[in-house]
Amino acid sequence: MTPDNWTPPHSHDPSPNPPGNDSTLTLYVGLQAFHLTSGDLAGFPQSTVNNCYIVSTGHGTSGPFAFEGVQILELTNRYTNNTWVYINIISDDGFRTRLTRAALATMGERPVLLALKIDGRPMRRNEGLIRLIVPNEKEDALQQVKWVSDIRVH
Ligand SMILES: Nc1nc2c(c(=O)[nH]1)N[C@H]1C(S)=C(S)[C@@H](COP(=O)(O)O)O[C@H]1N2
Ligand SMILES: [Mo]
Repeated sequence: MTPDNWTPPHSHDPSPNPPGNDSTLTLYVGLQAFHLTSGDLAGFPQSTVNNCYIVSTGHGTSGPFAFEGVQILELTNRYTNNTWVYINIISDDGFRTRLTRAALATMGERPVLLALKIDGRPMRRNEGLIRLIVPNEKEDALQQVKWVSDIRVH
């Protein structure tokens, strides 16, 4: 599959319920696995992106929200040698998306985040903690992955 067609189509209602209570995510880089809690992620430099919307095609738009968390590129700068081409971001409920390093480099002032806070307060588990936020996604919410459990670097 190419990096572009790996996100599942919008063929289901969004899951309202977390797949479990543990928000720890695992970053896989080659043969290594790094387990990161929201507390670990809070130790990285934090970024805020204002005026984010969750555009649920067919069932309403919510927002604007201010999301705060760690830039994906902060994480990959720490744990990889930056020669990867794409990352897969996967939730325990089976939802997933793929982002290329080239696309991430074009986001400018609206970077892709692993969000820990919403509107200045800690995000609740049922709101998606730890949630991928792709601020420039405008048509639907297929990249706004809730309950990120695995990030695989390829
Ligand atoms: N893990 C996970 N993330 C997901 C989904 C899902 O089913 N599981 N649904 C997506 C879709 S289709 C939508 S519309 C939004 C819904 O986000 P909300 O629950 O915050 O409104 O989450 C996106 N992220
Ligand atoms: Mo959706």
